[in-house]
Formats: sequence, C-alpha cells, structure tokens
Amino acid sequence: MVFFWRKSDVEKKAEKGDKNAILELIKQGKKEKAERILKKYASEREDLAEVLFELYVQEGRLVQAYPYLRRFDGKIGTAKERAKVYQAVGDYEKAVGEYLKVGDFESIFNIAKIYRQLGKNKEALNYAERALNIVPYDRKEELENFIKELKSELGLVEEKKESILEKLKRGLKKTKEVVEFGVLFRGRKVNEEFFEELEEMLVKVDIGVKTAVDITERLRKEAIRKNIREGEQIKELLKKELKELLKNCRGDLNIPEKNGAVLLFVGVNGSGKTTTIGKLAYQLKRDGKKVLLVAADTFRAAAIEQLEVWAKRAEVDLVKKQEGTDPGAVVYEGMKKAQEEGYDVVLIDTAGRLHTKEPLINELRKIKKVIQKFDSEEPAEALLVIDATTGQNAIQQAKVFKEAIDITGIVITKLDGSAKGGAIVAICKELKIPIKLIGVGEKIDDLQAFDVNAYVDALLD
Ligand SMILES: Nc1nc2c(ncn2[C@@H]2O[C@H](COP(=O)(O)OP(=O)(O)O)[C@@H](O)[C@H]2O)c(=O)[nH]1
Ligand SMILES: [Mg+2]
Repeated sequence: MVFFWRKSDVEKKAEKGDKNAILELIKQGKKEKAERILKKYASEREDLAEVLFELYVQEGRLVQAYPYLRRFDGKIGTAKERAKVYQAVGDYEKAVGEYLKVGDFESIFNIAKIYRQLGKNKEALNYAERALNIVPYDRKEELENFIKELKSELGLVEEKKESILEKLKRGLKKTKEVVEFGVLFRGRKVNEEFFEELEEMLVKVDIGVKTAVDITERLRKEAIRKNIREGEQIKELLKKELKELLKNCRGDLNIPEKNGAVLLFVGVNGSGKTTTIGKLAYQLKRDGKKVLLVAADTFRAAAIEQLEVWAKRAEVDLVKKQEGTDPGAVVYEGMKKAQEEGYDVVLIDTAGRLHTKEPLINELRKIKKVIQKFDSEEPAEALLVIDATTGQNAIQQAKVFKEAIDITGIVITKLDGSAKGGAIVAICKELKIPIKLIGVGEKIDDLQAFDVNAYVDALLD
C-alpha cells in the first residue's frame, strides 16, 4: 500500500498511534521520532511493539528489543530475530529453541557457538557436525576449524587409525632393517648371485635353513621355466610360496558362546603372557564380553601386580591371591566366581619357569584338572605364548609345554622387536599348531589375529 501524506498529517497521525503513519515516518528516516512515539504505545499494543522490536533489531540494538519480546511472551518478530535477541541477553535456552525453529546453517552453527560458550563442548560438537551437512561452500573452512578446535579440546583429536597391514609393517620393521628384501627385489637382475642373496636373507629372518634352501631352489627352477629376469617378479613368486606354506598355519581363536569359556595362557617367563592377556581382555571387553582375569602366576608379587595393572587398563575384573599361593587354588576361585557371576570369558595367567621342568608340568596339569572340575569341556584354548625374538629356539620350549598340556594355539609376541620375523614359518612347519594371535608392540591394541596374506606382504614389500 502506498500512502501520500502531507508531512504534518503523518506526524499527527503517528502521534495518535497510527501504525501506517509510524511506518511512513521510519521510511522517511525519522527513526528517532518514530521510536519516541512507539515507546509510548509499545507496552500496550502488540502491533506497535512489533514495529519497535524490528526497528531495534535492524539497528542492532538487541538488548533494547528484549523487554518487548518478554512483554509479549516471545510472540513478536521472526524466529531468527527472537533468537538473536535472546542470545544477546544471555537467555541461551530460549535462543537455542528459536534457532532450532529456523534450522538453517547459520542458526545451527550459532547453537554450536552458544554451547561452546557455555563450556558444553560435546553438545557444541553435535550441532557443529549437524551444520556440516548444510554448510555453504564459503563457510566450510570456518566450520571445519571450529570442529577441529572442539575435538582437540575434547581430547578427541583423531589419531589416524593404523590399518592391520601398516601396523604389521611397523611390527616387522626390525626384521626388515636387518634384511632388506625391498632392495633385493627392486630393479635387480635375476641371476645366480641374486638367488644366493635371497637364500641368505631367508635364513637370516629365521624361516629355517632347510625351508630357505627348498624355497630358493623352487624359485630358481621357476625363473628358468618362465624366463623371469626381474626381481619384482620373483618377489611375487616368493609371496605365493610363503602364503602356500603358511596357509594351514593360522587359526581363529575359539571362544565358545557360553558362560565361563576358559583361555589358558602358558609359556616361558618373559614370553609375553601377561601382556597378551591384557591386550586380549581389552578387545573382548570392547566386543561386549564380561571378562575375568585370573592371576595364577603366583611365584612373584610383581607378576600379580602386573596383571592387576592390565585389568585396570582393560577395565575388567581380576581374581588374585597372595604371592606363593597354590596356583590351583587361585584358578579354583576364579572358576567359581566366573560361574556364580556369569562371566563370558576367563583368561588365566600362569607361571613359566622352565628350569623347574617337572614342577611346571605338574602345575599346569593341576590347573587343567581344576578347570575341568567346573567344566569338562574347558579350557577352550590352551595358548602357548612364544617370543619371536627367540626365533627357532622357541620350538624346543614348545615341546616341554606340549608334554604337560594339549596346546590348541600359538601366540607369537614381540614381532616388532625381532629381526626374526620369519620364525613364524619355522614354528608353524615344525609344531603344526595354528598361530592364533600375534603381538606387534607393547600398547593395548598391538595384538591382532594372524593374517597370512597381510603378514607375507608386510614382510616382503
Ligand atoms: N615390543 C613388544 N614387547 C612385548 C610384546 N608382548 C610383550 N612384550 C613385553 O615383553 C615383556 C614380558 O612380557 P610379560 O607379559 O610380562 O611376559 P610373561 O612373563 O610371559 O607374562 C614385557 O616388557 C612386555 O611389555 C610385544 O608384542 N611387543
Ligand atoms: Mg607374566
């Protein structure tokens, strides 16, 4: 609507509270006059309060707009205007409510900023991530920086997750430093010298002399038959050989779905039993299992304490008794607790003093007997833990433990600290027991299933 007023008429009518006249005054730029008139009526008349409210908002005088908003119970202005006013006076709850009604990028981002200001970083992150779905191109960087800062304040700075292969490569670093397969294969001509070097390297990584000689011999023949001249091609053949050799060397951990599945860990002192139990407990707990640790290595107090530290780290329960207690008695208590309190998995730590062979064997047999008093089908696994740095010597140790108890699987630890990453091949060939887990570091998530393809690729690439 367009009105043609004579100046005096406009002012007169405006003074009497005529809304159109007041709007005309504002249009003419006489905002101060309009404001003075509006203030006179605004506490009574909602339509004029709204005009005044909008006048204030447009001029950025948000605090002055607030009383009218309150007076009319949040019913004047647009949701966006109301949100801005509430935010300006610190009525954050109402501001968030109004911004949510608007729902555009700016509003959702503003909510995130409000929460951050209030120190509620989690909520802030939640809304910032919602805003990310609707962010216009030119605001993206700003929002992403905001999110980055929040995450870092929340301690959520995402460490890039290492893939299994990357972790394995890191784990095999030492082996690969000593024996540089990469250098051998890259750009080398395939001749007798090449095969001699290859054989030497295979021996060095401890896959076993006979295996090394056999494999090299097969590759020699293959190279002639297929007229192979490039090292890279031999690498692929060697990978195939090793994968074939290891094909039957892996196994999955057997944890039956029932109450009180038992995993018994045996192995010489220092092989990594306690550490492995800690890492595994953490994984099982993360998978939603109720896990109980049993400290049946009672020979030294420090061994019990070490398991206790891991139990805390993995946030699982622990059964322990005093140093020197009969391990059978600790296992008894653990099994009883597991049964009574419905634990899914029981991980039992044991002592492994090889120089006392007979007592060791008796102790393990007794532990097994105690377990079977509770459940004749257990233990589901008796895992022999082997330190990779001992290389093929581990095979001798394994024989002692096999005398005492049926070993159902092998855990190879410290692959990261060993230059003998190839010992897995020898151990597998010799013992014919599946390798179920490998340890590639001292951290809680440095334990993985044995993946033959990943292992061979990591060793040779
Ligand atoms: N680098 C490395 N160290 C390990 C690994 N597993 C265990 N260890 C270390 O080996 C040492 C002995 O381990 P421990 O669990 O106490 O062996 P246990 O005597 O068989 O219980 C500890 O210092 C562990 O931190 C592994 O996979 N990598
Ligand atoms: Mg231990």
